[in-house]
Amino acid sequence: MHLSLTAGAIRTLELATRLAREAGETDVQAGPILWAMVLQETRAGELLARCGLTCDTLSPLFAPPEGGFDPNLVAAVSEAQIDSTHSLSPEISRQPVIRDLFRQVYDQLGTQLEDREIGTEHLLYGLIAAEPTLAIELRRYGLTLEYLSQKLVGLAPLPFEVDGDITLHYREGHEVENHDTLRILDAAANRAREGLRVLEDYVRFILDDAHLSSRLKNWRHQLSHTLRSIAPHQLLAARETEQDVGTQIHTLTESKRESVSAVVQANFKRVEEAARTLEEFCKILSPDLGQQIGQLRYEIYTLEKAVLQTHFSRQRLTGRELYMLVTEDLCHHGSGPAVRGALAGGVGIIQLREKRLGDRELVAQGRRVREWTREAGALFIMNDRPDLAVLAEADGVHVGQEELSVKDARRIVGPDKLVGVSTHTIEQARRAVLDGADYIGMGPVFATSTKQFTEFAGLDFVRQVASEISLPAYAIGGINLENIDQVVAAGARCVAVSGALCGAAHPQEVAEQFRDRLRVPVKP
Ligand code: TZP
Repeated sequence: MHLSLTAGAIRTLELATRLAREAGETDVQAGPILWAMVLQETRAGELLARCGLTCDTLSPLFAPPEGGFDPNLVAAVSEAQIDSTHSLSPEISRQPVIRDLFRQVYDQLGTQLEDREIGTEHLLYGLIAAEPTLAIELRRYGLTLEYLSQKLVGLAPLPFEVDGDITLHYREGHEVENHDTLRILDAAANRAREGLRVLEDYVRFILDDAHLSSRLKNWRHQLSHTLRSIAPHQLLAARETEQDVGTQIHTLTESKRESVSAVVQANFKRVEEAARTLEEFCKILSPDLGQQIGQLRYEIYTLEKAVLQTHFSRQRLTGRELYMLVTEDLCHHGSGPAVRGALAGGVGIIQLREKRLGDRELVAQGRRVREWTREAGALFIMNDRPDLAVLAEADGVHVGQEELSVKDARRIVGPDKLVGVSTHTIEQARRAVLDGADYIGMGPVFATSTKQFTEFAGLDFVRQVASEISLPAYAIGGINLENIDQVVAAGARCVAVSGALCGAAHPQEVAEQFRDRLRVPVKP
């Protein structure tokens, strides 16, 4: 995940370092960073001021040297030229407080930052998260992480909300039962959180998927938020781990995991089961609480599907980074030679895209493509028509935003065939992941005569998808051997091409060159 600093954030940390140096301090501490935020009139400074924190009130944390600071210092830093190539000096970024602060920003906010830029307000959040004593000090002014997280700009909206304050009903005269309920809730909440951490680690470190990481993390936060009406000390008081008969019971399946996907599946199940326990027992304390946990439980089912789909699709499509859309009219020597040549050159997927053929001809042509792809060990995808994909024994179907939805296409083709969908915005790409698509098309990247478009998603869209989605994503639209390097540099690992392959005099050679530029290994 790559995050960059805004010019204001760079200036703030540079000024903080200089203030600390002027005050005779070797290391930068929280005080000069807060001072720099105020003096620079940053967004963080504004938030500090709203809570009544100025240089005066901050003086117990950091005092100016005798005679005050050099008056030109702030002006010099404020006027320094900071452009997109400017980055923080290693001397500053290695300071322990700043390193810890960044770690917090990456861990707690990284996946949620929409424009991938860290501003001063995010630095303030990281600083408070990294410094518990500072957090206690600032709490007196009402400046807390909860308060800040509502004010942070550039955060992706939470996927769902849990609202309303909940009153718990501990039934009088039922103290033992209340205690037992709390004991179960404590165990289930811990089980859910532990399972989630396993899943978050997998999605973050193996899938490297910022979108799904942020969804899982939000889910964990929503669970904690929902359970906040049960005071932590009550849960702790009810905990009796040593007396728990379950800690001694282990099954063989629990101690064995066949693969990474088995770990992921087991932990989704663990979280779902824990959520069910929480839901059922929370109902005793409050029907509202039970209902809110129920909502969360549905969300985790969607995430399970999206995470596992991403895992298996990536496995299934590895080595198939070059995708060809074939249309008879675009082919110089007919679609047969074009497809067979492209397959010999390393194309891993062929999509039949014929907008003008009647159903019978389409099925007949589909059966021919089926034969050619089967011989070459490639996949065959039918455009638009899940029903004909089944008839022609295709490996899957591709739908557009205006055609059948992923869900409806899936109902027709079943769980084993691939369903791909075209996307033109990052919201559509995120939706496709949650809907259970096996891959997405992302484009149009460049102008193309193969399909009419009024707007271009362009290379920026490729960059956005590459930075947050790990489901196989095929860049499409006007891609040829002249511009493929730009597409790869924008982060695309897979491309889908029509005109450049269908219209080539020697499709095999062109496919080989595409494959080389995508660095797809040649099959043995
Ligand atoms: N969807 C987005 S762009 C496009 C489609 C079907 C056309 C791709 O063809 P070409 O010739 O590679 O631009």
